[in-house]
Amino acid sequence: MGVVLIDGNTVRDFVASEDHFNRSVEETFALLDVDKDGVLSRSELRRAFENLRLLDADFGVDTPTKPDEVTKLHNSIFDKFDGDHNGTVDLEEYRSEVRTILLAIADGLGSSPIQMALEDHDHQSFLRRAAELEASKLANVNP
Ligand SMILES: [Ca+2]
Ligand SMILES: [Ca+2]
Repeated sequence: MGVVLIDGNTVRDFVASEDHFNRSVEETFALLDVDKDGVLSRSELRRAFENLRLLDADFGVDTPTKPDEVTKLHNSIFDKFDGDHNGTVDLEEYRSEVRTILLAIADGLGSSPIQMALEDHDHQSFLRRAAELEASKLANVNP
C-alpha cells in the first residue's frame, strides 16, 4: 500500500491509454452488472456510485443528506449515462460517460496534484487505477 500523487495529466494519460482505460471500463462494468444481463439498471448504477465514492471524495461534491435528494441526484446521473434514454446503460454508454467524468475531474485537478492512497478496498476506483498507472511509469523510470 502506498500513496501516489496524481494531477490532471495523470488522469488524462489514463483515459488516453486505450489498454488501461478500456480494461478498467470493462472490468468495472462486469462487476457492476450484478445480474449479468449485459446492461446496467438504475439500481446497479446507483450501487456503482456508492462503491466508487465518486460523489464524495473523488468528485469533490458533498453527498446530500436527505434521501429524496440522493435519489434525485442518482436519477440525474443515470439520465446522463443513459445516452439513448432506453432505461438501461450499456457498455458503450458507460465507457463514454466515465470518460467524460474523468476528463472533467482532470480539468478540475489541473496541475495541482492530489494524493491518492493505493488502498486495497478501493479496487474499483478509476482514479486509483490512474494512480497505479502513474506509479508503474515512475517505477519504470526509476528502477
Ligand atoms: Ca444488469
Ligand atoms: Ca441506454
